[in-house]
Amino acid sequence: MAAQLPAYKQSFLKAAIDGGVLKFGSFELKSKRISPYFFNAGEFHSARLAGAISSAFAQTIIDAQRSTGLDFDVVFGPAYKGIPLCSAITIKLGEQAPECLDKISYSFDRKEAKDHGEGGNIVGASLKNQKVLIVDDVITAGTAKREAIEKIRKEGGIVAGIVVALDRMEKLPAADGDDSKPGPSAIGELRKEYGIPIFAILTLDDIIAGMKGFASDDDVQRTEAYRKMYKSTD
Ligand code: OMP
Repeated sequence: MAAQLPAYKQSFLKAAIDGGVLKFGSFELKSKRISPYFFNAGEFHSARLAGAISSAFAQTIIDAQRSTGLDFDVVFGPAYKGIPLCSAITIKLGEQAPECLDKISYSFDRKEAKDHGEGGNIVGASLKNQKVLIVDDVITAGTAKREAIEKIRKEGGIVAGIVVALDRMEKLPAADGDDSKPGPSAIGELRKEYGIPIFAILTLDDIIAGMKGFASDDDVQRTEAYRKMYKSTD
C-alpha cells in the first residue's frame, strides 16, 4: 500500500479493495467510457465497510473544516446511494467532533415526490436557508451532482460544498464525441460554475499509487493507460 497516502486514506483504499467495492476488469460507465476499474459504493453494506466509509468521509470533512473553514448545517445524500451515506456520516461526525452533535442534521431526497402524509421531496432536516453539504459516491462527469445542487436550491438551501468517496479525475466527455482531445474536469467546471469547494477521500492518482505492489501488472498498466487517455487538464 502506498506510503505517501495519509493513514485513513490507506485504510479506506484497503477496505474498498478487500470488500470488493473497488474492482479491476472492464466496466462500462454512465458516460459509455470503458474503464479498467469501477468503484461500487453499493457494496459498502457490511457493518465493517459502512463503518470504514463513514469514518473516512467524516475525517475528510473534519480536515476540510479545519483547513478551509468549510461550514454547513445539513449533510445531504442524493437518492439512492447518498441516502445511507448521509445518515452514517452524520452519526460519525457527532462521534468524532462532539461540537457537531446539536449543530448538524442530515436529509435526503425522494426520487418521486410523495403526495400524501407529510408530502414533499425531502426526508429529514429542512433545507430552507440552511448551508448544505452534499455527500455522494463517485464523481465522473458531475451530472448527478448538478441535479442535487439544483434540487437543494429549489428547496431554499445554500450549497456549501460537495464531498465524494472517489474523484475519477476525468475530463468531461467532448461535445463532438472526440475523447482524444484534452479537456477540463467535472470537478473544475462545477467549482467554477457554482463557486463551491469539492473534496474527495480518494482520487484516481491515489488509487494508482495505492494499487502498485498488490494488483497485477496488467491491471496497473491498464489503469495508467486509462488515466493517460481520460485525465483532465486541470
Ligand atoms: P456522474 O454523475 O457523471 O459524475 O457519474 C457518477 C455516477 O457514475 C455515480 O453516482 C455512479 O452511479 C456511477 N459510477 C460509479 O458508481 N462508479 C464508478 O467507478 C464510475 C461510475 C460512472 O458510471 O462513471
